[in-house]
Amino acid sequence: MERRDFLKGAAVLAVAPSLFDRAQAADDLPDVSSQLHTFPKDFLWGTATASYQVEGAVHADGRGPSIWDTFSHTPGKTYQGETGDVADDEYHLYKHDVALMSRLGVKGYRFSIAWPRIFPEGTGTPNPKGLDYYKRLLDQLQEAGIEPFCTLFHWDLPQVLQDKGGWASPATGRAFAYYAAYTVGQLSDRISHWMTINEFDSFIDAGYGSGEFAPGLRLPRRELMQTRHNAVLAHGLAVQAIRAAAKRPIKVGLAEDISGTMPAIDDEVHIRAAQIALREKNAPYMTVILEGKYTERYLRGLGADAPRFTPEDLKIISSPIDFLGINVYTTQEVIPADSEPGYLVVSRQASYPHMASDWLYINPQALYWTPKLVADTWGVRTLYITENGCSADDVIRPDGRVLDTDRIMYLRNYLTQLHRGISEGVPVRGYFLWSLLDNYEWTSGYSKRFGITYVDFQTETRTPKLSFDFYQHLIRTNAVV
Ligand code: BGP
Repeated sequence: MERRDFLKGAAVLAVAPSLFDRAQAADDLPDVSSQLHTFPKDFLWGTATASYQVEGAVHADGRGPSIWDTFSHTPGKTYQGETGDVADDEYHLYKHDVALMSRLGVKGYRFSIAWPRIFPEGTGTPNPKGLDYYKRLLDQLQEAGIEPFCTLFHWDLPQVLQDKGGWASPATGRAFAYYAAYTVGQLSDRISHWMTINEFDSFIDAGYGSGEFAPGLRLPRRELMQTRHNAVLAHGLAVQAIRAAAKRPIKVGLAEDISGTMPAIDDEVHIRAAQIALREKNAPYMTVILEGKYTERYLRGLGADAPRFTPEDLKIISSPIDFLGINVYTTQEVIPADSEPGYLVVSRQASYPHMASDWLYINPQALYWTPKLVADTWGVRTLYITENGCSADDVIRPDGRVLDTDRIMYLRNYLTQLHRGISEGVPVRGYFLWSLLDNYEWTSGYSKRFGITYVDFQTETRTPKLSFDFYQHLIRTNAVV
């Protein structure tokens, strides 16, 4: 018996082509390997930043204070008390940064507008000087042939609105829609792609739940759940306000750090489990925005702490969007389970590798599975990767170079998986690398470097890293190998 099996194995081996045979046969074939890794012709390569993280100039031209100014100036809240007061000083160095983007060859720049530059008081009278800065930036981008993708809220809430309750108050959502309408009315002639809000759970759950981010509150669960609801409602109100205010056809979306899931094993039951987990893990934000309802399990789990809402709220929250932006850094493996809820999100073992930030677990398949599952689950037809990238322990060598091969390894592997998805028809239209520059990384201050350009924060000198050259080459060839 054993011997027969052995013979069977041997027979299979004998007919399988050897590596040598395959190499010979490949001579007669077109160069499939490079074709396999080429992106679509109109694929939009870009980079991303956010106002408080790069602009600095926090007192310039009438900008009002934001909750991040207050929070970062509160002792003990950020790494070594670091603040975004100066950051990359992009407010003054934007020409330089656009030139850097031109050199890189990107076709898109995702940036955010600081609400307190436009409305220092949160609402009411706009500040034309604040708006002028973005006009100057947009002129520069236009000259360079770089398409702007604009986020209206990347966490720098005007402090005056926080003083009245911030996102815990529904009035903030109304003020947000007002700010969105005004800004879009002023800039829709130059900007076609608008994102309402960046990463709900980062500024809501970390800002009003764990207190780790500005405004640093720890609300009771019931209030936190209502605050989550206020935020998605604010998104919906803004979508409607943007459409009404636009002076020409524009595209509206958002940028969400969707809680990614992937099957631990690529079979049907695991894929199904990953899909169910995706809906549940994103129930407070993405799921309700795309489905117009909270999942039963989410509401049941919250019991008396569930948010209160009306059917009209749900309609507003799920106002149709034109594209979905997802920020993808990592993901979590899922396996099926016999008992409720039918899946298990596997907690990572201590040996799971991560980049310089301890939360940034390396899982290149995130860029395959997250867009794929999102598209399959919700029928999304236009996706952008609005952030992907990593922190690394970059050092300037004596020769002045930064040879960040670990970041290149990360990007190469993630982008190979993105390519895999696109080649199977996953509708990802563009990719924005986080980030163009090392910048102010919130509570990590300047200690975590995510840029493909090294920034000396004493002198504001920019030094492109090796990963900059890698990305430049990738964009030029429109391929990853
Ligand atoms: C995303 C944010 C970015 C950026 C990035 C890096 O969550 O949208 O603004 O900061 O993550 O993460 P972090 O700075 O939290 O380490």
